[in-house]
Amino acid sequence: MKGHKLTVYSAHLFLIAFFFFACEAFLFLLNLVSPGMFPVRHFFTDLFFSLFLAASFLLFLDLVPDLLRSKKAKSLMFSEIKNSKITIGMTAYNDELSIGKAVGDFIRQENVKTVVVVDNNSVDKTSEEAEKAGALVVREEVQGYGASCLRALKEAMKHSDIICLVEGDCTFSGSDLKKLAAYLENADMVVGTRTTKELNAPDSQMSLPLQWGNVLMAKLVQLRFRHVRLTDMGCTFRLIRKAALEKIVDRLEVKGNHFLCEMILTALGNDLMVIEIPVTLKKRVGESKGVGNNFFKAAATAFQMWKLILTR
Ligand SMILES: Nc1nc2c(ncn2[C@@H]2O[C@H](COP(=O)(O)OP(=O)(O)OP(=O)(O)O)[C@@H](O)[C@H]2O)c(=O)[nH]1
Ligand SMILES: [Mg+2]
Repeated sequence: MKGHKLTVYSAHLFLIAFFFFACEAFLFLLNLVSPGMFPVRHFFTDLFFSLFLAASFLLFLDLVPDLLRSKKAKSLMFSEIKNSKITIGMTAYNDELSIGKAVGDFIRQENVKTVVVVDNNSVDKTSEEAEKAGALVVREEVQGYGASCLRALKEAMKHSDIICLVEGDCTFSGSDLKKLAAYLENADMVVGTRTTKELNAPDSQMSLPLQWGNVLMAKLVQLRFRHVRLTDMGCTFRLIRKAALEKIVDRLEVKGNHFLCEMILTALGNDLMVIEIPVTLKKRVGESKGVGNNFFKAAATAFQMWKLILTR
């Protein structure tokens, strides 16, 4: 079992326990207002104590081996990057309005060698626009955000030692590449976070529920892998070393919108060093097909991520 899964389970039990505690407290207050009408039967208190004990036991089981073992903190990583050329793997699905601009923005950045656009069965002029802007275009026939990301990573690793994954919808900025790259000497993978409000355009997709949903999922992952600090589970923009990607690429299988969560869990489960840094987020150009504009899709994706964090 990789990471501290028992701590994650115990956090869930603690939450449920405190919910029952709140129910008991509510009954108690009602009883004060109208005595005798809502008798406190201590049913919730019993549930609270049982769950609290079970949660504490799980936490104990998870913490004790750590306390007994001699402390082995993750050492500071420094690994010089010899060939700093970057290949961009860019996802696209009916993105003819944005893809040319997105390719142009990334292709002109220093150290960018190639931009590979993964066209996921688009029926518009996505491929033509991407080629016109100077990208290599490949077609991914398996439909889905995860399938596109995985193909983008696989294609990009054919060209250089540093791989960047990004969306072709103009939400991310090419100029942020150098910020991500600056941290790669100390990490295997540098992921962006879109939860730094100061860096979000006012009309970007980052609504309050999306923001807090991402923070919640990220903190669950952080409970499981304590040495990492995360605040976002859905930021496509990331850099990864080819050597690191080779260790995990064959283990990635999610085809849908929760792919990024799988990628981070797999990286952490394979002892890769992951660092998260703030990136800018702009308004999408063209029509949204993902979770950005759709609460139900976002909720379904969060549920899938939650399942992965508990079970993977
Ligand atoms: N949703 C979705 N996106 C895909 C698919 N195939 C490729 N993509 C690409 O994956 C990225 C994510 O989709 P977006 O529509 O930008 O959704 P989002 O990022 O969740 O939200 P917005 O950026 O606010 O629209 C885009 O670059 C899409 O073009 C697919 O089958 N479904
Ligand atoms: Mg997008």
